[in-house]
Amino acid sequence: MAETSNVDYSTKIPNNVGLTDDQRVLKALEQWHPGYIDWWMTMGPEGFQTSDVYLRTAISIDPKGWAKFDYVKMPEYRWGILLAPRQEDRQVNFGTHKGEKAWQEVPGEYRAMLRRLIVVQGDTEPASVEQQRHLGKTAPSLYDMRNLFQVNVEEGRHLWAMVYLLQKYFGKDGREEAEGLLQRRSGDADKPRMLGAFNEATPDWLSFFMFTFFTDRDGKMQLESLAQSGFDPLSRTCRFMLTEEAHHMFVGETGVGRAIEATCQAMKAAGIEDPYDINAVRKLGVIDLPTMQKKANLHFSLSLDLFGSEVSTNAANYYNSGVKGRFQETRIDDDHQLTNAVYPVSKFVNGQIKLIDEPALTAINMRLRDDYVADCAKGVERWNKVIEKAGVNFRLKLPHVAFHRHIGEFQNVKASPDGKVLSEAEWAKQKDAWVPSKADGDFIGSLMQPCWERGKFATWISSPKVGIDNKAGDFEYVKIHQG
Ligand code: BYC
Repeated sequence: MAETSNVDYSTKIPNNVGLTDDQRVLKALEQWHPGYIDWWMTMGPEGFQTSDVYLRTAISIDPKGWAKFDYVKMPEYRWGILLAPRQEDRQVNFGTHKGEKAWQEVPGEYRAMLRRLIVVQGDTEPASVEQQRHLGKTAPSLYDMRNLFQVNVEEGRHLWAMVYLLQKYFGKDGREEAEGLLQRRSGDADKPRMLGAFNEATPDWLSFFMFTFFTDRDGKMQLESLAQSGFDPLSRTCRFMLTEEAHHMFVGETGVGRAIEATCQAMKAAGIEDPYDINAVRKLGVIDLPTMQKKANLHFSLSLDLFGSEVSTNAANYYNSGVKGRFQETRIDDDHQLTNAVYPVSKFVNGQIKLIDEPALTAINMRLRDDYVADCAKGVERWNKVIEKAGVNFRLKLPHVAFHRHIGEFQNVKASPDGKVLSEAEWAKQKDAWVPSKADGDFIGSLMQPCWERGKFATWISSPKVGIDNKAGDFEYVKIHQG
């Protein structure tokens, strides 16, 4: 079957890229498949591999009806290769090749660069599954458990998406990289995942929701930039991945929103006015808002690190070469080559945080990060609406970009959430007020009790407004058989 908008299910690997006519790649993927399943069984969700989960599976790339919902055992999920439709006249839209026809093959001179970008992107996908693997057993409801597993199988599919590109376009090196993606492990001292945030623990469900809000949103920004690529197969792959990514951010935003709602409702019912009366709030079996702020501080700062250095020649090279663009590149009104343009970059100069104009080309990471921060801020405002509606006097906010950083300009700076530069001693004294302390972690951990009865939710989280696929409140999203 040639390339089409419908998915070919006759091969072991569902696809819309004509794999039956491409025996070399089909074979390579079929050979990679057992290793993937092995990885899924040992590093994927712990304990629920024989449960029936109400999952969506991509069956088409038609935006109006691309998925179907049904009960599936996760190891039997049909992980497929799906690319958004090809636009015949697509061009390279930025950089020195602007105006040329988009590439259907990898240009020799950009091979190493493209391979690196695809491997970095690919590496994050299994990493997040590994980080989240233990969460099923403390799920606060069957609804949430199903959402976790949905996110996990789709991150698995995103790994397949990158592995397809490696196997199809990068020959022997691609095969080796595809193996490497199954070898590294999140948090492993000897063979860690490639980017910082993907080696951190996801200790509890609040972290999972913060991660899917903040870190999956970095995923969105990076995929949007790669979707601009002059290398057309990468662009098409990322465009389809973005369709799935939207649900992951929904899970994060509504998850935190529902935790906020439960807290505010419990406070109101108990007559607690002061959101900083942490002990009283915690006694109600909900997570106090200041602790949620700390979790947001942590996950936001870890996610900012994923944008690389503010000033980066790597990023300039990606852009000049036409392999990775800016967020919504084609909607920006400029020359798309950035020959003389400048962009304000926040830097640490003479002990102060300042905005300094830098060549826009080297400031590509900074610009994407700014777009990301603006997108996060909108989501935080939606959380604040929940708090406001409940009549609680508290506002969540994003910390300053210099706060708690490990990559780029501010990696050696200690700064408070409002951007005040601090000494090491001042930082050490106040740190526990700004990022979750061990005691905060222990408290949240104590709330992580499974709640698996149909239609029931743990005390610390409210029920969703609507069910997945419009199912009723007591729908059995996961039929649990623990393996
Ligand atoms: N940790 O020039 P620089 C997602 C390295 S999330 C460790 O400043 P560059 C998802 C860097 O590799 C999206 N190392 O940075 C979300 C470089 O090393 P080399 C994932 C880091 O290259 C949730 C050196 O430092 N996709 O999809 O301009 C669930 C200097 O780098 C880090 C992508 O990231 C770090 N945080 O930009 C599931 C897109 N940052 O080359 C999935 C592909 C930098 O000197 N990747 N380094 O050895 C890229 O576009 C770029 O590689 C980066 C870095 C934006 C990551």
